[in-house]
Amino acid sequence: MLLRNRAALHTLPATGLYPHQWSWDSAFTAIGLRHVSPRRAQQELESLLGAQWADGRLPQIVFDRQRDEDYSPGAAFWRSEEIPGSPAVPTAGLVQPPVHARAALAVHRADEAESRRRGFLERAHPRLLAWHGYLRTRRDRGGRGLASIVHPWESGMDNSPAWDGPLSRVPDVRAGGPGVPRPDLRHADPSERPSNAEYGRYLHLAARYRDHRCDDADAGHEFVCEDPAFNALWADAELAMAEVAAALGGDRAPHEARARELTAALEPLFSPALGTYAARDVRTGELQRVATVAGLLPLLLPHLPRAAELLATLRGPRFRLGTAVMVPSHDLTAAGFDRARYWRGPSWSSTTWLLVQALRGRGAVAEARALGAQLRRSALQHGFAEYVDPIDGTPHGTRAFTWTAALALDLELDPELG
Ligand code: 9WN
Repeated sequence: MLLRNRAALHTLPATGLYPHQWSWDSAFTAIGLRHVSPRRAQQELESLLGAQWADGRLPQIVFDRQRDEDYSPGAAFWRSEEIPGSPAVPTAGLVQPPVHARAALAVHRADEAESRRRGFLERAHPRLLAWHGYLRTRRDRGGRGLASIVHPWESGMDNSPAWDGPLSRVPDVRAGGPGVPRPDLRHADPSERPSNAEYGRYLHLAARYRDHRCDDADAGHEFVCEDPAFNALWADAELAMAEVAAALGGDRAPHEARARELTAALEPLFSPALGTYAARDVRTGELQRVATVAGLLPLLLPHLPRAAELLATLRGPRFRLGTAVMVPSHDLTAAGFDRARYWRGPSWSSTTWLLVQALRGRGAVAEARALGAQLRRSALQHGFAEYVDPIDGTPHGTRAFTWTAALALDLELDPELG
């Protein structure tokens, strides 16, 4: 899969549905690719880092202009070349979760001699610093030390029920206008993808952000949310940056301090009623009352005060660790739980792989191993499906999905879990 889905220096998430380079996909892909070719894994990350904006942001998507008809919204929608500070290649203006430092560290460690020879870490380091600096200086919209996302796509969990409340206040671009282009539906079943009503709002938000030159200081954002997964992954990335700094002879302390600050800043997002962290709508101050896999990802953080509660929720009826197929994206007991539709219930390899790492980190190695084995089995059985039904394992979305293959391979070759 990793060889087949390759394009230039990066790998497509899937050749039909996702014909460009995606930000957090490239990080997960590099984590798998490092086992096949450390150099290619380096190039996967370097090609994304090469599309960094002057303000430090790493874009959600780097577009291939030849494929602009095959995905919406594409390069012609974003017109990034007209926005000051954009890179030489066409990109989206939005971002995705900051998992890149964790991936860069793993890629470096896969072959330290090759990494040193190519100066991989030295070159990646300032770019990763700038990326985290962007989150710190431009995205703390709530003023509480957490990064805010300004579009559901930035969470990587696009139609999560966590966004239903905040999105309900966003105008639908379809009102009085043309329908929304859906080239994605040529490759996936409409009942499995986000709805047209969601797309109408996604496009409104993206167009508004573009029309304001992707300016994060703009006071008029119509969607501003603090996502527990995005911020937990950032804190984890700071811990990875501590290792990167140490490998380069630098100081790990500022990154470790930052990770602790982020862990503490997450605390107000904890919902005792749900037993998970929850997203906060910065515009209203409200915590969203839905338990999603995003609210479990702070389990990655070593100094988390709520680890016992999160483990209980992961093992309990909402997520049924051990009996569900991988980890559902949404609470199995919720009225809105949907077995097949995108991020509203199905299990994904990325979030499951992250929870495998979190379980291992907390000493629950047997559970980590069993969950990893489920991921590998499901990936092989269903041709590397994009996501699966958490109850009976039925595959959904596209097949030959790159991060499913990359993360299954990584678990297969993990000395402790494989
Ligand atoms: C929008 C590429 C991406 C993933 C996201 C996943 C999906 C895109 C889409 O595919 O999002 O970014 O068109 O639905 O939700 O996590 O990065 O695989």
